[in-house]
Amino acid sequence: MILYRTQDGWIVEEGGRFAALEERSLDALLAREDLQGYLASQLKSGSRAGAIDAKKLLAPVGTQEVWAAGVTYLRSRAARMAESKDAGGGDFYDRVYSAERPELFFKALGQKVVGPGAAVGIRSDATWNVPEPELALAINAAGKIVGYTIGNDMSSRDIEGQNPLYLPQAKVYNRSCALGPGILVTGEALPTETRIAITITRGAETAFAGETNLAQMKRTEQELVEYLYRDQTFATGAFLLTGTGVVPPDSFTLEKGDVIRIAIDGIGELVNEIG
Ligand code: DO4
Ligand code: MG
Repeated sequence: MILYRTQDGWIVEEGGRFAALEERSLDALLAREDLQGYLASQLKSGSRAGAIDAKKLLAPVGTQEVWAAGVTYLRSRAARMAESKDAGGGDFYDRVYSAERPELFFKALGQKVVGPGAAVGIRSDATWNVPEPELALAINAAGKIVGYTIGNDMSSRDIEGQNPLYLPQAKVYNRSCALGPGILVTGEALPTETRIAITITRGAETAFAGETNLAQMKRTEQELVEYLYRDQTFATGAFLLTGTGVVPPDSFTLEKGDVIRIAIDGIGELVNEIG
């Protein structure tokens, strides 16, 4: 079942069947004890809806904060060590990859998240910018993973590489986080062979394409959630991006007009243009 937020409200879809929900917010949906059961009942006997107009899709988020994990894939560790070696930061990334405590950082307030089809941004003071295609966990207030969506953790590699203490500036700025197109609501963990693929097009050309799969992730979803919720309350739940395993070559930087497509098996495709 996939939960979509549209300009006309929340809609659940399964196997080509659509139902419009009475709930007006993700906060109310995540507060339900049995979200899956509720959505199944709406699909069976709720208010039928027509197919979704992709132009009406909004980021599937309410008041939740979005957090992110870092250096959870070998590819991210290698890229970070290389970009920060002149600043003496390489060692930090190496150590956090194998440390018990994961790297977790604040990424965005729900209200600042960009939705499908909307423009993501690059910083005016950055020269080396990349998207980060990531699996995002949708977590309820009790710390239970209730679903999955696609996240783009836009990053300024030159700023992050100058000094690890600049990480919040490299990661948090206007339109730096996109989520969507919908939330796959499931009680099952995603299969480890689940593919995360990204394509960046510039005009008619493919400027970069790459992919990874969940088997490459070093940490478990549960372990990341456990650290995020340790001594921190999320009254309406939270989203957690689980890190990138795909990094373009060092010669690549995003340009205005580039179109970023991130696809994750079972969830769909999140498309954003650099505005
Ligand atoms: O440590 C810097 C950020 C890492 C990150 O965002 C990632 O690995 O996805
Ligand atoms: Mg990231």
